[in-house]
Amino acid sequence: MTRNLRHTGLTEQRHRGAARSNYSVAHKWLVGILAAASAALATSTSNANLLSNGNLDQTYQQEIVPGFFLPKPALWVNEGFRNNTGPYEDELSSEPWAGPAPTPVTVGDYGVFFKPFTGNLSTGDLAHGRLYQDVPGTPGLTYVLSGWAGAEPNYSGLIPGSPTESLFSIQFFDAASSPLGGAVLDLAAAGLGTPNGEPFSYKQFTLSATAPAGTANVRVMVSMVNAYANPAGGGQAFVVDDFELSAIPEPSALALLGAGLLAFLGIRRRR
Ligand SMILES: [Ca+2]
Ligand SMILES: [Ca+2]
Repeated sequence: MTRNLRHTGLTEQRHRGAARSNYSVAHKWLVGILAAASAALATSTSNANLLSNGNLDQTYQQEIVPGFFLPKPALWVNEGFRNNTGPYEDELSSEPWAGPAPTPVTVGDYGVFFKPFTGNLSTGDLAHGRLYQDVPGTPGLTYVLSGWAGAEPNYSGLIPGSPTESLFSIQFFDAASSPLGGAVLDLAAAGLGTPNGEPFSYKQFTLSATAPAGTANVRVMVSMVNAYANPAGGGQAFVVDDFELSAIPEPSALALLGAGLLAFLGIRRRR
């Protein structure tokens, strides 16, 4: 009797031991998966800035007309043109006064100064300037762009009914450089230049877009469109600084992580 009980007890202990061991294997396996998933998630959602020279502080001297140079932001492409007179190079420049607080204050802080007054409304020679950077993109990831923009009160983009637009955009391209869509934020509609007591009434803007199938590259762009010299004169600068682009995993990756967590909790509960 005593022997049998002891024996049964031992057997139960062995079974428990086996169950614990199975649990332990499953547990380790799941913990491994969750750790990997969490690490992937943490990496992709960390505030790692995918842009180079996002703070616009690195500059180079660009010869805009023979013998005359202007600082421009390095590692970004800048393009300017006017409706009637075509391409020109004085649509924007890098300036140490253009990215003050409340934008992040960095050592050797430069911002970019767009020059709407290089356009002419009465002749129709409206000015366009854009600054962009391309980075590799992954289909399914959601890209979040944040950046600071400000404007002086007489910027043509702040005149009611003005054709001038001030835009932040995210555009996706496939491997053949064909556009696949994206998102555009109209800064004036989002409050550009609304007085807030800060230099240039600077404020931070954010937009996001999910990369469609076939995405190979993501383009981040700031544009000044259809700009012109305000007949009233006065301060007309449109300024930007401190851009960040980050990527967030697609919902299915989050769902997988959620499913892993549920399975893990389920095993714990069954135990
Ligand atoms: Ca700054
Ligand atoms: Ca800066």
